Amino acid sequence: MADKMDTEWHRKDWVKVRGVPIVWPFTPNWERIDHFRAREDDIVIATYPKSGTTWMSEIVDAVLNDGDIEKCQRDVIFQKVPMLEFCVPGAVPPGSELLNSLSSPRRVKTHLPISLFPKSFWDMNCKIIYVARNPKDVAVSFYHFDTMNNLHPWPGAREEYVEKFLRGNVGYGPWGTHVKEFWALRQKRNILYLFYEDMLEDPKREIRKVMTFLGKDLSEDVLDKICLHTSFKAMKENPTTNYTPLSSAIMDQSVSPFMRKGICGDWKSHFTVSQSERFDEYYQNEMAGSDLSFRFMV
Ligand code: PPS
Repeated sequence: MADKMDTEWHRKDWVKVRGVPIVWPFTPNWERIDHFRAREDDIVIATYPKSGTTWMSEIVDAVLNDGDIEKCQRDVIFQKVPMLEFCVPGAVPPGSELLNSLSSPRRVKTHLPISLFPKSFWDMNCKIIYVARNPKDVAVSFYHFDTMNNLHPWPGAREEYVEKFLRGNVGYGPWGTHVKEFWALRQKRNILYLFYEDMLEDPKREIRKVMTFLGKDLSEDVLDKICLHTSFKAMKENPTTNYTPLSSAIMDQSVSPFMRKGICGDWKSHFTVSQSERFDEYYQNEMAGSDLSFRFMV
């Protein structure tokens, strides 16, 4: 797909959009995001990066298709659940354009924080499924993703990366702001707020919450089928969900696979004691006075 494109976007630094660091090639013509026209039956999967977006996207699609796996495999995940802000000029059409061509109900993926969220989603009262993950595992996953994703700046050494992450100097800005702002809005808006760690602990329970939120009623057998189809192993082996059809000019999976480990607590194998303590301190400050909390081991 992207083999013929020029690579002027290769490893460019983030560009700030109203203060939020965004992937460089996504930023031209930002009006397409601000003026994006939602439809009232759009289902938005909103996350901070590396928090379980792809997993939730496949779950939503499977629930909407009543667990029909053939239907789920009609297209690759990045085309059937387009990422709203995605764009590689001259190579991959903007996610917003792709979305305009899809029939309803559209499944929309985005990492945009509240400050950049298109107003139309609120005006249309769209259903939003937010997935949050603990910041230590997010940072480890994001670091590996930055090493293989040529649209992102090179992450640098691990020690340096920890500080960048804690300062919010990574794609989509600070983790704490992202998870807290959606949490604060969840009761006022049409938001189902879920946690990656809960999905790992009991996928069927969490899929059932998605089913109810989407107004579906599926049998236990269908739910079991969806659990199996969206397990890490199945999604890693499935070319429609593992991103292998995306050009290696964009994501080089020989550096690090998109479906990397899919566990909770991988940070233990990556952080030094002092890095882990830096995160603990950051986490305490971010969550002070909030009733939002995360699990770092399941
Ligand atoms: S992205 O690029 O921001 O959209 O990435 P995202 O999909 O949010 O997160 C990728 C991480 O989710 C893991 N993953 C899964 N874990 C468990 N089960 C399933 N089915 C699953 N699918 C994806 C993926 O492996 C990334 O986490 P890490 O820790 O890097 O393995």
